[in-house]
Amino acid sequence: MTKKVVLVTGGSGLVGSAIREVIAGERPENEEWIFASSKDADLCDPASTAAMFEKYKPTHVIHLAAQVGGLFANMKYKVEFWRNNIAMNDNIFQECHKRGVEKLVSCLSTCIFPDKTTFPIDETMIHDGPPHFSNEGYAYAKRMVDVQNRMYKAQHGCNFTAVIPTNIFGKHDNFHLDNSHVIPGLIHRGYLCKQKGEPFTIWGSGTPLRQFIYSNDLARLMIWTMREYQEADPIILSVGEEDEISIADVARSVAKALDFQGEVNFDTTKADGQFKKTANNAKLRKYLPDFKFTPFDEAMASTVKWFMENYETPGAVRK
Ligand code: GFB
Repeated sequence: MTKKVVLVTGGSGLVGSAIREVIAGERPENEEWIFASSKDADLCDPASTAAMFEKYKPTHVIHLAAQVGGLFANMKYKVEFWRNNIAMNDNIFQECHKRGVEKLVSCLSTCIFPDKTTFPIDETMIHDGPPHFSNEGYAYAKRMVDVQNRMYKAQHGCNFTAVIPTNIFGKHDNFHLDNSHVIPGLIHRGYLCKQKGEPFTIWGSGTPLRQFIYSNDLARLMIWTMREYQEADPIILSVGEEDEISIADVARSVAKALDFQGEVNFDTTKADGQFKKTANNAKLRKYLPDFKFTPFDEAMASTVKWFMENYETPGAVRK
């Protein structure tokens, strides 16, 4: 059997690091895995992207590299979220096509779905109306990946597809206090509040609802997608609707994992963003009825333990 050479862009990020950890445990025989980061290439630049593909000559690509961020970063940098993601994706698609890459798996997010829609959301609803205003730059750029998959298949017969995870969390995340997603943002702020003996302030009302997938679970599902999933149409990778949780309950889980005993309050002057984006995982369950997700509090405890063990190590935690 010919060996697969799998190139993972964004290989040192939240999901890339989790895939690296899973593959290190598996040590697959007929697969060589390459985890590329921004040190390898500027994916916004066609020549730099082409040089990286020339160096690694991948047969398969998992494209994770993207400009990502939480609600507040999305609201602040809409133009960059649009321009950088559009540029990176165009260069990756063109290189994969030009070099006859056998499979490309891109990563979207449930925030790309229409804001005003019926719930639960499923894969057929991507283009049924505008996304939430807070992340339109990112959402429209990522919606184009779904369009690009179909176009490259129709015109060139390419086997390009995409996964649509819900909010992701885990080790190696971006813990920047302002630009991060809610879980890493709360872990970092909670940790500092505990050290200083200050109240732990949660942004917004705490009422919005989210589904969270642990990076290690997503990593296992993305490896399965690369090996087994044969559709061009995307697939939602998410816990079930029954596991949807409020931001206030997320904050309680963070406080418990940090062993924070102080006062917890809410700053309602801060935006709540989208109230909910409930997704159904029926398509995933059709393929993998027995897939086991890591219990939320267990995944939270591992993430907080990793954060606290690495916080003081220079360069170990993005913050
Ligand atoms: O993860 P998050 O920033 O993004 O979560 P979205 C935002 C929710 O958490 C809002 C509340 O309801 C915030 O009010 N929140 C409370 C906080 N404390 C904090 C905090 O310290 N930091 C942050 N960031 N939020 C993103 C999209 O939407 O979802 C992205 O903008 C991407 O494009 C991502 O798709 C997965 O879930 O609202």
